[in-house]
Amino acid sequence: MKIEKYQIDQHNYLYEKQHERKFNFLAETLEQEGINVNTIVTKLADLQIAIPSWALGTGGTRFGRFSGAGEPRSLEEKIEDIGLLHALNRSSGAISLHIPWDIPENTDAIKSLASSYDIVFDAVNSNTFQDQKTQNYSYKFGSLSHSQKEVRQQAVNHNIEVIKYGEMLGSKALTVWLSDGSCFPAQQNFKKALQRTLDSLQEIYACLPTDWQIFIEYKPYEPNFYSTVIQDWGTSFLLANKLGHQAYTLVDLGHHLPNTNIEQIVATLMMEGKLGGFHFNDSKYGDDDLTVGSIKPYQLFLIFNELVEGMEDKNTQNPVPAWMIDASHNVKDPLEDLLQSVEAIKIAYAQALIINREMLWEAQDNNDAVKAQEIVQSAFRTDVRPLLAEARKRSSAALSPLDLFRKLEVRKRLVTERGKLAIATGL
Ligand SMILES: [Mn+2]
Repeated sequence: MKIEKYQIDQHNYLYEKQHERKFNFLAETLEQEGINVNTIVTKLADLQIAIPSWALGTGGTRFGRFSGAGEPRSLEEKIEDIGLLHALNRSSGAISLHIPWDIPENTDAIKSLASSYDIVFDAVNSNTFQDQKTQNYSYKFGSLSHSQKEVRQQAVNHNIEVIKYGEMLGSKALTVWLSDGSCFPAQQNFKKALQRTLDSLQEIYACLPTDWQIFIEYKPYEPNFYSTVIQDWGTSFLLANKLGHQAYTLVDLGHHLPNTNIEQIVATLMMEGKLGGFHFNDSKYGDDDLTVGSIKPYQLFLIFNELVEGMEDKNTQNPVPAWMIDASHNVKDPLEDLLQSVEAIKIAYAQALIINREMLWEAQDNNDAVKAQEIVQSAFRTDVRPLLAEARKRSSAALSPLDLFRKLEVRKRLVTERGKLAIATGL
């Protein structure tokens, strides 16, 4: 299924007057406050969020999985699904592949299919947290940190293979997330495990093309419940520093203990030019992988406040981070969930962009806590959705993507095409 331009145009025609009224009112208000609305709308239109290939099907928990219908059965159909999202919001122009869940059989054909939807290949992800039928050694007790040399070598080789697939597709980054760790005290020697992880990462780093980046993701617990080798941003940062200038830390919102001040982590990493990747989701208790902005939208906004501050700071060398949604859809239609997630990310971004930064710095320098709070909360409490709609309008996307998704009965049509029992490959 493909969404045609005339369908977007018809939909936008219906909403145009209503949109103009809301946008003009907001634009005028913001301009009076000295904010350049055009610049903000352009920044919003430019922000592209990668969709991971594993997020297009229904996820599950260790207790069960309730599959949806009409899920993509192949990498081709996953790209087609992202094409639908991108046609609706023009903000999902990248796919992040998980190897070996989505090994492209014919890279040229996959590349040209993706480009027919205006989709590029974002970071590629290795997987050494599961055993595959074809592998010789098990990752039950770790991969890059494993006590046995053969297991570590197998995991290193897998990562190098993932880089090769990425190169064929035009990716420029490798994301490494390790589940390595231990479930019981004294099960693992912390120091040796971390040293072995560094040694293995150095072998992978040596094979990284010169124009590539490697992102090191961290997570405090799960699936190991006592210790994780790369448990926090400090450990990731340490490894990235030891590896070199092509290595960066990746922040996944769900990979923090409750109440962690993630915005402060973001600020520190950007000060050091080491924030390379960002995975969006939301959570209440742990790594819940819920829709972005569904639980803690204020925290998301405060994180974007730091991201904007970091991106606009000309004194730091931080590259523009690779943005990706990393969520699991157990209850909602995955495509609707992804549309909501992209919207939530852009709302937080827009709110951060309308903060009067000069005034905020002044309040901070004067230790005026009241004024500083007023400035950020006034931005947070502004309904910026007309700015997002305007950015979509200028990009020939739908004024209201979710509404059009439902009106076009996209899922129903996908079920007709793919069948009720079509289940996504991968997770
Ligand atoms: Mn992640």
